[in-house]
Amino acid sequence: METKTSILDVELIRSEFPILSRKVNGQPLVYLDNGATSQKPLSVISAISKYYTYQNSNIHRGIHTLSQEATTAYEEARTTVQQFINAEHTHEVIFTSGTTGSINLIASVFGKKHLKEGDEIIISTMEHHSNIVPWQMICEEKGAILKVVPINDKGEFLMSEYENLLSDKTKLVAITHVSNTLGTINPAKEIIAKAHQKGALVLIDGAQAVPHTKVDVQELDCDFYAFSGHKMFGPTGVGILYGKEDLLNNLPPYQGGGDMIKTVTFEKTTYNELPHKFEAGTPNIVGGIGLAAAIDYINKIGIDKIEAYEHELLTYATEQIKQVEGVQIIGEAEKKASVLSFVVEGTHPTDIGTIIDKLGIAIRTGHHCTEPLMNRFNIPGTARATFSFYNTFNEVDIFINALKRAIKMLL
Ligand code: C6P
Repeated sequence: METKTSILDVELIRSEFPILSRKVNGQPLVYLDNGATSQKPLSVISAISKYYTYQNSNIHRGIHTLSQEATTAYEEARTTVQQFINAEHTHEVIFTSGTTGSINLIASVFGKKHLKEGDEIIISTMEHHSNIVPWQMICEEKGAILKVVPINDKGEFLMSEYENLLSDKTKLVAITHVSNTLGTINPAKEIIAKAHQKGALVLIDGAQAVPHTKVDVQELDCDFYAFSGHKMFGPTGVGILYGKEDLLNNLPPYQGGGDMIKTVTFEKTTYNELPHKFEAGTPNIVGGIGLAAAIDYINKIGIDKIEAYEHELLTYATEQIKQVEGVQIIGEAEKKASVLSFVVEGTHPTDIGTIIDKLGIAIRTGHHCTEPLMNRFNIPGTARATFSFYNTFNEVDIFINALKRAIKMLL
């Protein structure tokens, strides 16, 4: 199978990701664990290196040149993110440690301010633990109730069940845009509109959406949107919380410390304006700068081309895996991102992952931080290949052949 399609020059792209030319266990690396974290292009690596080599200093504090340069780079990175997700204002973009950090922030401050006994929060069966546990914690603290939208056997969100759950008691809906385990692309816009009709706010977990599809927060009309830098070719330890200006202004701060204050006396502290109100302490400065470099890289390739190419890869991989005896795909939604989860009759996912790792192929196995979803399908876990735009059709072939070999060894 060809590695170069008319959509993207994948060989050129691959040459910009140094790690992709290394060997693992004596074999060329086939990296199919992009859902866990993506690889980094040279432009991101050199943005990080340049910052530490020439600009390193603290931001928002210094009068000296280095501090001002670093502050400018960090705030420009915020603007890059704002434009990428089409937020109305730059100060609606809050830097966090990642999707988990963003969701915990909102669960905590929204819960503190708005939740009371008997109120309801709605999530879905396919949520990542990061979009379950923070809501459980705040519900427990406030005596609120967590409701869960079921899914069908294909792994699709059940809209009519959702409508039944929505009520005047619903205060917030927190749903994943794309499922990390099933690949399901949820109808986020419709979910948001229906919640708004009931006066509820909506947080979208975009961890698996932003690297693969165009996200426009104004078009979606979401109230909050969370994602991670490291899944979109940027560094680890940085992520984004988008929130509508008036909503963020009306929420209390999350953590106390430097940068989030206007004035402090022992009697009373006044808080800084957005976005700084939610960014206490020295932030991950280089993380923000690296994330902006990653966005520049995505923009250079083109998110529409990325989406189209990955769709071709997924379609091809799905066709190929369906021909392997004993394989059952978990997650066959009509609309899917480039996630291929599966189980093989008579084998354990971990054994498959371990064997094909010996052949240089990286996939993820286990519950993928979605234990309730595994319970829904009555399985302990899956093997999961997640594709990115630097993967090739040839790599899909290598993966499928390795899978066949592993199954032969295990049965
Ligand atoms: N999913 C996966 O292998 P953090 O760890 O904060 O960057 O992202 C958490 C998270 C939240 N929501 C979704 C939908 C996710 O997929 C993830 C991370 C990885 O599927 C690691 S468990």
